Amino acid sequence: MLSEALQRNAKHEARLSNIFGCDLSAVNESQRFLDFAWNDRTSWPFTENLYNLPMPELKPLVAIIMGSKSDWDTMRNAVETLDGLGVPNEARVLSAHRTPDATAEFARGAADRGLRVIIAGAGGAAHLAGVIAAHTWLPVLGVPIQSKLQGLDSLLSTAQMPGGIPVGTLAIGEAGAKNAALLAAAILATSDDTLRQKLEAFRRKQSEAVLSVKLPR
Ligand code: RP5
Repeated sequence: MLSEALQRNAKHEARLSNIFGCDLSAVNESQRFLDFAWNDRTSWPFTENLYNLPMPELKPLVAIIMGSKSDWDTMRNAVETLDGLGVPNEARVLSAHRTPDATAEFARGAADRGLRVIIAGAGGAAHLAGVIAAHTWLPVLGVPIQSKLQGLDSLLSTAQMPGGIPVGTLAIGEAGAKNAALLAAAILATSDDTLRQKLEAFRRKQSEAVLSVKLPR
């Protein structure tokens, strides 16, 4: 099917080149690139292109919020996972306790800005995910940060929400941050086939890596 379409396109290109008396292959090449970029638009901000075309800035679909800069080493796992899947995202520090007004304002405006999932990581008395969830209908995924109490305080503060305001709580620490990103991507993939294929490919690659492990014996 594809090769037939390409052959048809080549004939069409040759006919137009004859009519206009010039080589249209560069124009068609650009068109092909634009078609490719459109089909692969979830990865636009990360697409290398030979043509040096300015790529449109995509609106973030996932926000990664953390209670303190000290949470970055954990939460960068969420950012890197989303970047790897080509999911447009934004990351910033907001605190339920230190910046309560800015946190509420962010959460109230999130859906209207086009965000579709919020990931919130906090440690200790970790109320960030719950407070954000209180101000938005968007799905909120909580990541308990490893703390002075091994993250158990963070886990319970994030997970033990009252009925009516859900927070999907992941594991403590880096695994939780990575899984929050994968879960956010899975939520988006229910209405995005390209992203679904990337997630399936990620799972396949992961399984292959596990099955090819050689033990040192
Ligand atoms: C929480 O308090 C943050 O999420 C962080 O995990 C913890 C400690 O914050 P810093 O004192 O390191 O800023 O709000």
